Amino acid sequence: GSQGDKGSIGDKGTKGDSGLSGNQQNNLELSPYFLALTFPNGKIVGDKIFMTSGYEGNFDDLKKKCMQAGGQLASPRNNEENAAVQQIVFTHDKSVFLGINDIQTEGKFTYLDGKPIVYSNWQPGEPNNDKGIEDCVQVFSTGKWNDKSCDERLLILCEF
Ligand code: 291
Ligand code: CA
Repeated sequence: GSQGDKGSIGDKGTKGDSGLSGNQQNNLELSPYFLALTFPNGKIVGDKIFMTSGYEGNFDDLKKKCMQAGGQLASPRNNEENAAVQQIVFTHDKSVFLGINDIQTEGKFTYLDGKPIVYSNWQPGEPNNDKGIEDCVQVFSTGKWNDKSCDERLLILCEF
């Protein structure tokens, strides 16, 4: 998932990192191969793939498993990516941890590389650091975010 030109419906022109135009990429995503590989555990958004294996564990465990697989914990950076995460949560009826936390500095949520988040979708009233122990972020089936103890066991969701 590099962050180049992604191409979208109606994008007639520029070529992204893949060398494919927007329309070519759309055609690829609609191909039966992509549909098969993303059923029912994955979603493609632009050049990012979100995928769960069905495994459940705590934040450290899930973070490690995504990295060992060559990806990282899901880190939606806009509404379209968050909607893809939401759909997987909804399909599996299990919430997931994002690759976002405020472990380093309470109240400052960052990605796994330590950079401050550029997008959020908090449930009203969140993040509340309930009981002073909530440094990780779960996504509900509504797509809304809640800060949650990193020791909870949730569904894995990686991005590639
Ligand atoms: C409350 C709110 C949330 C908080 C949550 C957890 C529940 O929501 O205060 O902000 O994150 O409690 O403390 O944790 C466990 N283990 O149940 C409750 C319902 C969503
Ligand atoms: Ca909370």
